[in-house]
Amino acid sequence: MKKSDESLKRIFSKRLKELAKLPKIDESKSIESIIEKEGISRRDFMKWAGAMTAFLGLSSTFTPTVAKAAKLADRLPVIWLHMAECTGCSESLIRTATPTIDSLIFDYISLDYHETLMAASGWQAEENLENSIKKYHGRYIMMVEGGIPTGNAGSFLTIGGHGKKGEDIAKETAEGAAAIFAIGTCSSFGGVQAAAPNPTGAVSLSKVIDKPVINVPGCPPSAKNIVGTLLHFILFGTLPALDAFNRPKWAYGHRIHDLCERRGHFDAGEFVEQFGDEGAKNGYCLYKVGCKGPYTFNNCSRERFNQHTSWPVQAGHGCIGCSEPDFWDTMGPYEEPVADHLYKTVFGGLGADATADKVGLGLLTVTAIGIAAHAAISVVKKPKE
Ligand code: FSX
Ligand code: SF4
Ligand code: F3S
Repeated sequence: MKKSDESLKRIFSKRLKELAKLPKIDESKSIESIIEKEGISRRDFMKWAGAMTAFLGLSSTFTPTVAKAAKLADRLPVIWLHMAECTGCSESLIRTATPTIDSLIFDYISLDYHETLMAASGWQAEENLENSIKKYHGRYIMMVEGGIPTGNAGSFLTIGGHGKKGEDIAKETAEGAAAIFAIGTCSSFGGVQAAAPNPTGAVSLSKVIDKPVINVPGCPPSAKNIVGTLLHFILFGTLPALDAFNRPKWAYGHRIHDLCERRGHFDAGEFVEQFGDEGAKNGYCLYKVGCKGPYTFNNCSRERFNQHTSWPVQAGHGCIGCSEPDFWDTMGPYEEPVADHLYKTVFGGLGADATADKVGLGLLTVTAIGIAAHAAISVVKKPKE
């Protein structure tokens, strides 16, 4: 074992021991018993833990620790708030043909307060939220799905009988939270409702609260990225390494393009020229029909969705950059190559500021030019058919 692994093991073991001392949220149930009840064998569970371990960038010797951490998730109350959005983030987690370990963990821990999943409604639901905030003060994880409308003094989003503003609920809940995750692009960056002209003045969660927020973007993000962020918190108890947009690097450290299954065709200059053509049938690269994979940081090409079944590029459409800030304004038109679009944004079109990735607009532009040149040269090099 590497020396750094040894010190990590010590950190994890101390943290897990502390968590194990906490009472379960519901003493009558545990993640372990739920997994058993669903007929998930120990072998399958360990297989899942092994995959999560690799996913988090830890060596395989940590698999038993990750398995233990997952089982301790029943000690962590989660409060999941819905703001302005489509509920796709929750759907991403629960819409699987058979319950996955990810969805089971999520279902179980989030029962404390989740507007679409919990049994309570009306006054009772509001009371649950207030009680959870008081009871678990300083201990709960706050997960927020959706952008926060701030226009017209926040009145575009009111929730519950008292007509409380979404913005105020977010602020109050943030106060006692041990960790705050913005789930989805809406909560991370404003999302679809913040697209120009942003009539409701929607903003990201981090703009309305003054505590650190971990962004888990994607419209929607994958179940693995959500559960992985939770597991990371259980293990480390601290914020993960984040990129310039506060996204965990273990999940958003690479571009879609880096691990895309169509990458060989990109390198060989084989492109789909229009949907339905021979190139499309042959599974060629989708760059020329608008794929934004070279500019998008996420792990979809490696992890896919729905238990690893598929992902946008596999289904035949380019990536639309859904985990990038302001992608509705900056990544469109979705079915045109990005070079044209960048030309428009950089030289006078919509959202020039919005593309300014702190990593460097220069880098993005150079990449765009490089890729456009590559695409053009490979077309020239290819014999005319
Ligand atoms: Fe929808 Fe979530 Fe997109 Fe937003 O996902 S899938 S609009 S990121 O907040 O519900
Ligand atoms: Fe894949 Fe898109 Fe990159 Fe082509 S441009 S290799 S389809 S990510
Ligand atoms: Fe979104 Fe692109 Fe992945 S559109 S789901 S980041 S492939």
